[in-house]
Amino acid sequence: MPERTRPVGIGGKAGTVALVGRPNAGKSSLLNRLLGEKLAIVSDKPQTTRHRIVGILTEARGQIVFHDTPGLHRPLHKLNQQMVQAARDAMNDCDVVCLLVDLAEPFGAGDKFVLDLLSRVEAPKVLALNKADLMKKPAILPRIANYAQADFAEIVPVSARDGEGCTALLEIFFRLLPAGGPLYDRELLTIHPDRFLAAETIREKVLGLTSEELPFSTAVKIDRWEEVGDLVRIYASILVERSGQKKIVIGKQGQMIKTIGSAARFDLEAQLGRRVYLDLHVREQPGWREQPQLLAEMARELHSLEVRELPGDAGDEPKERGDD
Ligand SMILES: Nc1nc2c(ncn2[C@@H]2O[C@H](COP(=O)(O)OP(=O)(O)OP(=O)(O)O)[C@@H](O)[C@H]2O)c(=O)[nH]1
Ligand SMILES: [Mg+2]
Repeated sequence: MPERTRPVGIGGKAGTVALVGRPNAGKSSLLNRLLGEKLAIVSDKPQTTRHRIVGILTEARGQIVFHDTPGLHRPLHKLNQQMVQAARDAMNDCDVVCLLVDLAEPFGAGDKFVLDLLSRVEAPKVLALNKADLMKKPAILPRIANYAQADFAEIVPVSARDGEGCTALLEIFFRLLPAGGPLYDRELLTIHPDRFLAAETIREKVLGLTSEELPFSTAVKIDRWEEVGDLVRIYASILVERSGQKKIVIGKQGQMIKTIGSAARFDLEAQLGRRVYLDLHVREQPGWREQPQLLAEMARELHSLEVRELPGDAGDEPKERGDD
């Protein structure tokens, strides 16, 4: 689909970069900025990202496979344990690890915990000091002192919001990545299926339009997906834990669910490049954050069977390169 494709590039470097950090640091915003596309959902509430989100950047210098991760926090539910595990796995299996910190937040025990985790990571590490747009330049320097003991290959102030420092950050990633051919098809922006991305888009609207405990206790499940000509019919459930939360999501005379629905439909039509009929249903599912079966079902939505990694040396084939 045109919205998900990238210009074809000839690779020199290729590998994976994990974007890790505390909740709300701006990891997903940075992913979108570096890709130049809105792939991951973003909100001002912590714990927005719940899975490892893969975004692929292919250009003349090579291919970077970014792994956006859930924020590292103290997990109180099974869902949160899985989120933190996903971030820790990415830290340990990517070629480069980029720690994002929010310059607007004071250094605290959570940051210390993340640094301890990182100290056991062997891959080259980069520190990205995000939200530099909110700080005056002289205020940034003292913040670096907190990280002096850690072995970062590079430290860069960036702003995922206005793009500051992002060109430098990309240069650093390409320099640190191993030489090699692309890991994935060069035209791919992500490996996640439309169904998963659509559920995320709906969840983003719920997060953006509701407050307090709701964002944490909400999930979105696609129940049915039908494609008829250029129309996609999407039937989705918004799961909540309690009847009070259901009332909030539905709103007075259904106003809230209507607003969520039209905001989501607007984005989905752009995302899918097709007309969308969206049917939203709010469902009470007490304790869903502790239910292994439901969590496993949601995790399965993350991957499509059709996308496969290229064999190790595929990018080195002269035929592949000659295609460009
Ligand atoms: N001013 C400013 N705000 C930013 C910047 N980057 C992200 N934000 C805001 O910070 C909030 C969190 O952004 P996300 O990208 O969702 O953060 P995250 O690290 O992915 O959060 P989790 O998925 O919850 O771990 C949002 O309100 C963003 O708009 C930035 O560079 N400057
Ligand atoms: Mg995120």
